Amino acid sequence: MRFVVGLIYFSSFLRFAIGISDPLLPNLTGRQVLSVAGPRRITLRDAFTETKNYPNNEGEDHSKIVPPTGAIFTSIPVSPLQKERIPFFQSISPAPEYVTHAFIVLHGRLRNGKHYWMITNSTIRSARKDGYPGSQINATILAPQFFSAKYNKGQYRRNDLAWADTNAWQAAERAIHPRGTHIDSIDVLDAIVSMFENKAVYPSMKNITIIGHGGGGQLIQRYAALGKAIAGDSHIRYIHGDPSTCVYFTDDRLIPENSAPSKQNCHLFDTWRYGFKGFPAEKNTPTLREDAFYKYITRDVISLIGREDTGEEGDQTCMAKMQGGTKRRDRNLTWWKYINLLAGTSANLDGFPGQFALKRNWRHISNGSINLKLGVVEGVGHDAKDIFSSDTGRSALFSDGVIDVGWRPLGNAGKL
Ligand SMILES: *[C@@H]1O[C@H](CO)[C@@H](O)[C@H](O)[C@H]1NC(C)=O
Ligand SMILES: *[C@@H]1O[C@H](CO)[C@@H](O)[C@H](O)[C@H]1NC(C)=O
Ligand SMILES: *[C@@H]1O[C@H](CO)[C@@H](O)[C@H](O)[C@H]1NC(C)=O
Ligand SMILES: *[C@@H]1O[C@H](CO)[C@@H](O)[C@H](O)[C@H]1NC(C)=O
Ligand SMILES: *[C@@H]1O[C@H](CO)[C@@H](O)[C@H](O)[C@H]1NC(C)=O
Ligand SMILES: *[C@H]1O[C@H](CO)[C@@H](O)[C@H](O)[C@H]1NC(C)=O
Repeated sequence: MRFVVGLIYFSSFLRFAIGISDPLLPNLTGRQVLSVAGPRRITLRDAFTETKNYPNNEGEDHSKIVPPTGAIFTSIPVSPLQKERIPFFQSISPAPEYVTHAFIVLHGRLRNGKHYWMITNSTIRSARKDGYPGSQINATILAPQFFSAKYNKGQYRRNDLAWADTNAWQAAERAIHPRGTHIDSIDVLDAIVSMFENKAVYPSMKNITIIGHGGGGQLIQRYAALGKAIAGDSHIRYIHGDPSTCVYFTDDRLIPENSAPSKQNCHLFDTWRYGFKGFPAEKNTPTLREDAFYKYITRDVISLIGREDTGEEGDQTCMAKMQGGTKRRDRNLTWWKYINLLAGTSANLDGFPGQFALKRNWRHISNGSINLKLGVVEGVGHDAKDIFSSDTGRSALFSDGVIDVGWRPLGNAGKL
């Protein structure tokens, strides 16, 4: 195994050295890669990276990292016994002993943690200015930086974690730097949450909110289902905004319409990132899917969608299209329908897109109710700032009680 991985690194290095793009892994189809090294290889690559050339992620900032006004750029070890560190931006004030609410905000595809720290900072500031209920809190904002071993060389240090491309961190994969590390992005979030749960450092902490949009939303959707149940007494809320795809708990998918991809011609449709097949062996259990579903529907999870997020620049693999077509918005609405059908709730699903014929009903796990909430923001596309500063976004960030759910297709059927 080690030999095979070594070979892959060596060939990647060669490809890099002679200037072929896509330096990290060979350009194989999913089936080839899976059969090359067996299921454990999936810890380095998910189904998305199996089937596609990596999109060019250039456009991100490669210059020296300078924290924004009001923040520091620092890092913590992911576990006390390990050397690997996760770098992040964090608010300077208030001091830890006064912090009552931590916002952990994840960047998207461009790995611009600083930008996300700033969006969250101004979202809180403007909510305060408007006297939005619940915004008068002593908040700290922490924006992790998931570096790329391909694009961010020189920006991360010897023990800092860095991931393979493309966007392997979004699918909760293991980092590839420092060499030989076993840390994945779920471990990273667990470590940050544990830091905030440490009463010796954060004695006033009451709420921890983990927010992500786009690529960050993809990780949070998976983290809400797979993150460790933290033993502390803070309340954890998970907010996933506009993820391109979700991890489906069962192999049920929409009944394909016309020429849409189907299980017959999309063989990776249920493979990890999109489903649980090939999930990293060391974290797998016989009841993984059911346990993940239980966590996901019992935790405080909010799914936010921009009603106008109908561009088609998100993930366009057949696996993604099988989650509701080409538009991210429709995939989210479909996700809401799927979770409610699987849980056997009595939610009114009229007007939600797509048809399912579920093989399973997990009402025995949910008892017919879920905690998951769906907020649809009218007049907003794929834009984190607009989502978070909308009424629905603000209520997700600050409200203890009822969440503003925004738009619903009821009475609008056919006019999505
Ligand atoms: C790699 O994939 C691209 C796009 O799918 C294709 O055009 C190219 O020929 C492939 N290269 C190899 C070596 O298979
Ligand atoms: C963040 O907000 C604080 C006040 O809430 C402000 O002093 C600081 O300048 C803000 N930082 C940025 C980069 O906007
Ligand atoms: C918020 O922080 C200030 C100090 O910056 C402190 O005086 C105040 O008691 C804190 N509020 C809460 C609710 O902890
Ligand atoms: C549903 O009921 C069963 C049996 O009483 C229980 O084990 C399970 O935890 C319940 N599920 C939820 C989501 O409360
Ligand atoms: C804060 O935590 C309390 C439980 O202690 C919870 O009821 C409330 O909804 C949380 N508020 C937010 C904004 O997450
Ligand atoms: C949900 O919709 C949003 C925008 O409306 C989109 O960005 C996101 O990718 C969608 N998520 C899924 C799983 O389709």
